[in-house]
Formats: sequence, C-alpha cells, structure tokens
Amino acid sequence: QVKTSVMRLDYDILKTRVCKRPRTAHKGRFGHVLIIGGDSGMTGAVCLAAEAAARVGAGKVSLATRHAHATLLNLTRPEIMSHGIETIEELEVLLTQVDIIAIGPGLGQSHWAHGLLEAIKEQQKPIVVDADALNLLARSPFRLPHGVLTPHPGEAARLLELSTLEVQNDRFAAVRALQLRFGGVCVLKGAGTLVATPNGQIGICTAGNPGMACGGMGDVLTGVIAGLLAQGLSTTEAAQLGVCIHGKAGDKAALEGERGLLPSDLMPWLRYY
Ligand code: NPW
Ligand code: AMP
Ligand code: MG
Repeated sequence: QVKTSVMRLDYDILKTRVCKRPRTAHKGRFGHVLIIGGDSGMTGAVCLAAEAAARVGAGKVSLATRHAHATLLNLTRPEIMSHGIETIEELEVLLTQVDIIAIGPGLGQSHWAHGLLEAIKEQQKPIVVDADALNLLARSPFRLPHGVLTPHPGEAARLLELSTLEVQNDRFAAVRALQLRFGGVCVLKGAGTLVATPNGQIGICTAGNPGMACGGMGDVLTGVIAGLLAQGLSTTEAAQLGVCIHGKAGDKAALEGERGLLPSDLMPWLRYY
C-alpha cells in the first residue's frame, strides 16, 4: 500500500528538467511525437495538439488522422507531417518511426478509433491518452504503465463509473483511484489540476483560469505533455511540468481578457519556460 501525500507543483524546479540546448543541437535529439486522432469535424483537435508539441520543443511532430484530413492539415500547419491512416498496418509503420505517442484528441469512438487504440495497447513507448481514447478505455479498460492519462472530470467519471459530481466532490480520491486502476500517471483537469504519480504523490497546479473553459484547451495540454516526453522527461516530470506550462500560458494569454480566450492563443506562450 503506497501512502498518499499532497504537494504544490514547483514550476521553477520542474522546468530545470528540460536541458538547455547545446550549440550543436539537432532535431534528432528532441524526439518524434505522433498524435493520433482527428475524426470528422474534429481535425482541429489533432492540429492543436500537434502544434503544442512542436511549440514546447519536440524535434519532429507527425499526425495520424483520416486520409481525407491529412492533406488539409499538411497545408494548415506545414511543420507537421500529416498521414492518412485507415488501416492498422499503416499505423504500425508509423509507430516504428516515432518515440512518443499521444492518442485521443478528436479521435471519436468509431470502429476506426477503436482499432487504432487497440493497435497501440502493447506499445512500450511513453503514451499520452486523452479525450475519446479515454472514453474507449472506459468501455474496455486496460492498464497503461507507460501512460499519462489526462481526463477532464466528465471523462474521469466515465473511467471510474461515477458521476461527474462525485468526481468533483473528492478530486483527490478520484485522481488516486484513476492512478491505481490504470497505472502510469493520471492528471485530473479542471480548476486546480491534480497529477497523481505511481509513488503515491498528488501534485496540485494552481495556474490556469476560467477563460480556459473552452473547446480545444485540453487538446493543447495533450500536445504539451507529449512534446516534453519527446525531450526525455519521464512521464511524471512531463505531466507535472506540462500542466504548469499549460496553465501559465493560459494566464499569460488571459491578460488580454479571459472571455473569448482561444486554445491557439496559448501557442506563443508555450515557448516561455
Ligand atoms: P457535465 O455536463 O457536467 O455532466 P465530453 P468533449 C464534463 C474533441 N474536441 N468540470 C461535463 O459534464 C475532443 O478531443 C474537438 C466539470 C461536460 O458536459 C474529444 O475527442 C475540438 N465537468 C471530443 O471532442 C474542440 C466537466 O464533460 C462533458 C469539466 C469530445 O470531447 C472540442 C463534456 O465532455 C473538443 O476538445 C469540468 N472542468 N470538463 C476540435 N476543435 O476539433 C468537462 N466536464 O462529452 O467528453 O466532450 O470534452 O468536448
Ligand atoms: P478539456 O476539457 O479536455 O478541453 O480541457 C480543458 C483544459 O482547460 C484543462 O487543462 C483544464 O484544466 C483547463 N481549464 C478549464 N477550465 C478551467 C478553469 N476554470 N480553471 C483552470 N483551468 C481550467
Ligand atoms: Mg478534452
């Protein structure tokens, strides 16, 4: 039985985990992230996650999405390599080329989505699991020892078979229960984001603001954590620093007003850490 302790996440210490770049640095040293998702109507979600991964410093970022969306995304964000994936075989080729996987933003819950989640189940690489990948996980649970799970309270409720109200009434118990059930690192999003780690600690991040309550904001966090993992941080470090960078970027962007804040407004601030 691991004893639970609670601590405030210390941004100044956490950010020292990302090394200063040597003069001879090249992109191969900062990891290759693959973001999987973006079903019909939700291409924006993978686009936001991919851009965020690149903005925190990943060496390369690729996307696996619907064939019909790949060309559009290549034009929208030319830095990102977008691949149309319809079969598991196509995904498996990509998986051999990347270091970090993030699955879920805009993934939907179709047969296509289910197949992609099944394909990454046995991967030993660090993996961020968010959004619809969490909804699929709630339907067919499996453990993710190399994972960072990033549910909002609604997704956490589905994973724990509780109501959203029950999760919110005891957020500490909920995030601990998620970590015990799924392994890896679990983030419970919302005002006062919590990060539960396998050593029994729960970290609290107080950065962030109500302006961040808008669609796409969590997709940015997924990319931030994946981009930090790509630079060699552990799942614990990437989740803890990631929620701080995301919240602080939200606070910087909100200086111009909370209402109407957009997830893409965070992008320029993700570089300042
Ligand atoms: P309630 O109503 O309180 O019971 P869903 P989604 C709860 C993609 N997106 N505190 C709340 O439940 C995502 O990536 C694409 C308390 C709420 O009604 C996903 O793949 C975008 N409760 C997919 O859409 C931009 C909270 O959860 C319910 C809470 C569906 O994801 C948008 C909603 O959650 C979106 O990101 C909180 N802080 N936060 C794009 N541009 O392409 C949430 N809840 O039903 O899981 O839907 O989060 O929109
Ligand atoms: P999602 O619901 O997946 O789009 O994620 C929303 C993101 O915005 C999470 O990182 C939340 O922690 C953050 N967020 C939403 N509302 C607030 C709030 N009132 N205060 C602080 N952060 C918030
Ligand atoms: Mg989300």
